[in-house]
Amino acid sequence: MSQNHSISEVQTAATNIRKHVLQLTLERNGCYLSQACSSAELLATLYLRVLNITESKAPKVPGPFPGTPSNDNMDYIQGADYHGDLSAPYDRFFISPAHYAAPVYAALIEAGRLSQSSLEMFNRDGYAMEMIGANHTPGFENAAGTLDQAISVAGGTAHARKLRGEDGKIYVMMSDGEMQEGQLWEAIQAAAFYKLDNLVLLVDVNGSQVEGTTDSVMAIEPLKARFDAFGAKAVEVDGHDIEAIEEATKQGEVGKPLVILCYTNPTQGIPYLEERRPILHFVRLKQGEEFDKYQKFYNEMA
Ligand SMILES: Cc1ncc(C[n+]2csc(CCOP(=O)(O)OP(=O)(O)O)c2C)c(N)n1
Ligand SMILES: [Mg+2]
Repeated sequence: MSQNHSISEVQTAATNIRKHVLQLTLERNGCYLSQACSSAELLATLYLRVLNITESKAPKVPGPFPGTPSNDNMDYIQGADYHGDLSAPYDRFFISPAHYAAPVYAALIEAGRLSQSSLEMFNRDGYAMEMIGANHTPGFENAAGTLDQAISVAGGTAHARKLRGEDGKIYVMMSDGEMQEGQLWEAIQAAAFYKLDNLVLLVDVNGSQVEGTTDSVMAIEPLKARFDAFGAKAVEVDGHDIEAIEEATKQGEVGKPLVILCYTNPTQGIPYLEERRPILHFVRLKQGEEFDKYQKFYNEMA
């Protein structure tokens, strides 16, 4: 099933993704809001225009934590079930940074795979919809709290499909803080070696990480030159330009993994966040004037 929504529908979905996560930020004494600001178009474009995935059969309001999978727990619902049929020729989509869970749930709502009322279950004790994504949370293929691991699992999945002669792409979304870890570069080295041109990595280069700006903590540029040198095909796009993101997904080269560097703004769509720079990683609003300002902004969002 190709998800053919119009560009303006994707733009509306991106605005709604920011709105859903702002709602959580207001209701739950803080959330990963800047990640929604930076990745909203990336996630909306993938879910609504790019990914070739089937309908989800998973519940639109996730229930309690389903326990770990075992012979006694065969009805286990895994996060990837929200992407439908995981077999070829359909695409797979791995989310690597687990703290992007709220934007991912918001995107799943916009894609009709979760209901809006599911946000009620977000981060409730004993329930599956965790604040930090894991393999039992909607949209997540693997436990991702330890950053940088999804790219290796996704690379293995892409390699397996190649060995079997199967179609369908393996998409991975990563954050720019993850570019600082060695596991990524080993995985890209292997993906280039095995000529995994069915692997597509999209990076939310929002210039931000826990302690402040990425370039003040551990510089990661020049990313395009680094990925190209590792044997990938890297392209740079404005990560808020829906058409540019979609176009970039078609830029793959035979025999090379494709890396789409989405340069984004971690305050996009919620300009009050500018006042909090450079610390944007987790947004907890001060009760009183600041909270009221954001509440008013939320009420007035399209
Ligand atoms: C292997 C590993 N190292 C460190 C962490 C702690 N950690 C959690 S989020 C994060 C920031 C990563 O940067 P990024 O995702 O770009 O931050 P953001 O843009 O979301 O602020 C870090 C270091 C972790 N989860 N796993
Ligand atoms: Mg970042």
